[in-house]
Amino acid sequence: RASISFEKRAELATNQVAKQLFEIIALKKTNLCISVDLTSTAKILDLLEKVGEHVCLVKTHVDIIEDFNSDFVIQIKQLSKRLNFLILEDRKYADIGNTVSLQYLNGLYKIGEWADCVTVHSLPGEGILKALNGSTNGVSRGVFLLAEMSSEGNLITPDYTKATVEMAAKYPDLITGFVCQNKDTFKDPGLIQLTPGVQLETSGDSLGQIYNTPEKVILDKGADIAVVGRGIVAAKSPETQAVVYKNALWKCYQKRISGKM
Ligand code: UP6
Repeated sequence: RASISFEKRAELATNQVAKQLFEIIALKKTNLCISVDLTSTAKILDLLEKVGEHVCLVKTHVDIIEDFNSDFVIQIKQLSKRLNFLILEDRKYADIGNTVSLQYLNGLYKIGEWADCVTVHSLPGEGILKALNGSTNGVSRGVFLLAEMSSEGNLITPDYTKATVEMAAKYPDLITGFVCQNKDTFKDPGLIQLTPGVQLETSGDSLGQIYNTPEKVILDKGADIAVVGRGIVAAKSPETQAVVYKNALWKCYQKRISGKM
């Protein structure tokens, strides 16, 4: 998987969102995902206006936004079209299928209406994927399943990871890829490895987050897309920093597919 180009992998994807993402990555030459963990709609839109052209994917946590409203949804969708990125709502669903279906389609956020893809824990079992599969109303939607986490002391075991990858194989139309930390976690080149815990400056935070450099996540850990939050969002110039991460990540990807590692 790691040595195949993103163009080629777009052809191998069975989920439409994965296909689209591979195409955007290849076209824009960026495998950077920005995690916009900000609490106001104005700040999020302002940041995306600056960094949107440098990313393939924007990861949101809508439940941290103080002034979420339907106009924000319209505006972020317009930005995603204009600057050509997809939106991943990092909801990390983890309940029985029926509840997750209600959470996905209803409430204040109506995530299913606007998010191209969402993150989901495999913990509750397959019902969670059945629920989402049945809730997409024929629109192309995707799921990133959590197979591993970046945080210190997390309770995910190798058996859990393996079972997660096996579960995903039953839903080729729905699964975009995995949130994971290792290149051996899965093999299918049509799926995307999304890896958070990436920063150039520090090795962690005070609450258990563990960071690796772009080189380490792309070349050693097998990430296809790297998720950067505070490394960009908290920088003096997020725009400049987004370009720094974009270039560093892309250089590593090129090295990886050239086979000269
Ligand atoms: N995230 C992780 N680790 C995981 C899964 N998800 O950090 O295993 C998410 C966090 C946060 C982002 O919820 O939104 O990725 C990382 O942000 P940071 O770069 O500011 O640490």
